[in-house]
Amino acid sequence: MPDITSLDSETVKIDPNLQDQEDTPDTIPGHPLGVKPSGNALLAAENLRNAIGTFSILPDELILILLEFLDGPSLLRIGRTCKAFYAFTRAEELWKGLFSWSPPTSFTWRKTWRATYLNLPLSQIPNLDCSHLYSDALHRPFYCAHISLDPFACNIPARNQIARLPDLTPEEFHKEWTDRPFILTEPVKQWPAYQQWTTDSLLEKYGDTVFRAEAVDWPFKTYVDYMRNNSDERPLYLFDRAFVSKMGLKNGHINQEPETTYWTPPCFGEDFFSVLENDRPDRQWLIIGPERSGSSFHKDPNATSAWNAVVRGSKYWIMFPSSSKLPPPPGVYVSEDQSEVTSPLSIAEWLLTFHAEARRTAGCIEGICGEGEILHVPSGWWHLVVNLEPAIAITQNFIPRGHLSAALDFLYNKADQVSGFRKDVTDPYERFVARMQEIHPDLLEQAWEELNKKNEGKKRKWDEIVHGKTEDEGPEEAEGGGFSFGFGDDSDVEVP
Ligand SMILES: O=C(O)CCC(=O)C(=O)O
Ligand SMILES: [Fe+2]
Repeated sequence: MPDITSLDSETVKIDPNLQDQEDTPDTIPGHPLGVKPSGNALLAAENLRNAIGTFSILPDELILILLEFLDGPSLLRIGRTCKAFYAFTRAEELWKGLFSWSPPTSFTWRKTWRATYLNLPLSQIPNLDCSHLYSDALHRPFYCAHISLDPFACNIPARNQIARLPDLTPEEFHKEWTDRPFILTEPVKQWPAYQQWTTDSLLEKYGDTVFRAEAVDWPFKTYVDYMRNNSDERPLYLFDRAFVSKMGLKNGHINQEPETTYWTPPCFGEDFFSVLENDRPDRQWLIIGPERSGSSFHKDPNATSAWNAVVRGSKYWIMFPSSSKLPPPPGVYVSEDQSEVTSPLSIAEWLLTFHAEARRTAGCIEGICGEGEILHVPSGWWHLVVNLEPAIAITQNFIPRGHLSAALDFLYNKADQVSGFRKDVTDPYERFVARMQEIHPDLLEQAWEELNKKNEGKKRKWDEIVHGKTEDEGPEEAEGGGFSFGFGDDSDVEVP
């Protein structure tokens, strides 16, 4: 984060020499309380932080963590002790946390989490002048909430550009594209959802329908009010897996279902999780959010592939292939078994800090998926997505033929990370194999063979390293013959 050199003006200017090669925006409105980045303390004659007594030995980040333990009245009380604590207790994340912890049944969104929690009109909340407080921890979220996203989504190097095609046949997808991200520009334009859905048309029809947005369930009209009147660094994202039933939608190809709203483009038609019928894991989500909302780096669940169709708005995508040989994307930290992904920064802060490096990293793929377009996320690929404008999208996860072995491997070897199944489906792997054996025994056999080959290759390499064996000596046969899962390392078989 660049330090801000001009202290006094309403609009702070960024020293152009401190900017990365990417053009970060040159104007950001001043912090509402006048808080400035920490670097400014070096030359300051006065520092409000001196008033916090013993707490001043703690870094600002730790003070904010301690404040997370307080309830609303306690935050208000400590906020009255001095201007520095006043500014600390104005941090929006604290109030968002309190709100989400015990969401009120009825409330009015009042433009900030604090005003909403306290149920006070914003006009009644004074902004004390804290211009002699210097804190990155307080200034950064505000700064990140106001940066322009355009510089990150522009000037994509040709080598990184995601492929754009009108459409694909199922055969083309299967033969050449299951491992590659791409955008299709045509199929979604046929959807009634594309022709009819806008935030306002949905508001009219579903204003009282309750949708899930992260940890809260809100009527759509409340969410739209939030979406249009917030300046959060990490805007609350509507991500609802039950939207089809909540909205009473019909889906299926228009030739079969005249009242349909949307359908899976035929090229993505094959989905082996469908053998599980009602026992399949969650597979489709309605995604709605304001500019800057989005999804930080992750891989999709259960080694599935996905499509993501933009009905309104546009999304910037940055993606990386993954394997046990490749590090995760810059700024992303993964636990040894890959079960925990830590990307400690907000999307905006990641963009400011790591985007330039990510763009230079081998394997980086980027693109903008515009209105009426659909993007393919291959199994195992890392992706970060940010809405460049308010957006409505539908996403669906599936297992294509090319990644059947990856899904089997994941269900078996990463059973603790399997997600999205109903609680009573206690044995997803066994059920999936049993149904595949009934319906597609040949493909199941093929997938097992593929996995065995990959695992044997890895075991052979391991034996060479550890025991000095040559390839000709070969590995011991896998236990039980046929099929050996679990080489015991972080298998990369799900990886293209
Ligand atoms: O639209 C988004 O925020 C991205 C959602 C996502 O990660 C996906 O569709 O796989
Ligand atoms: Fe995803």
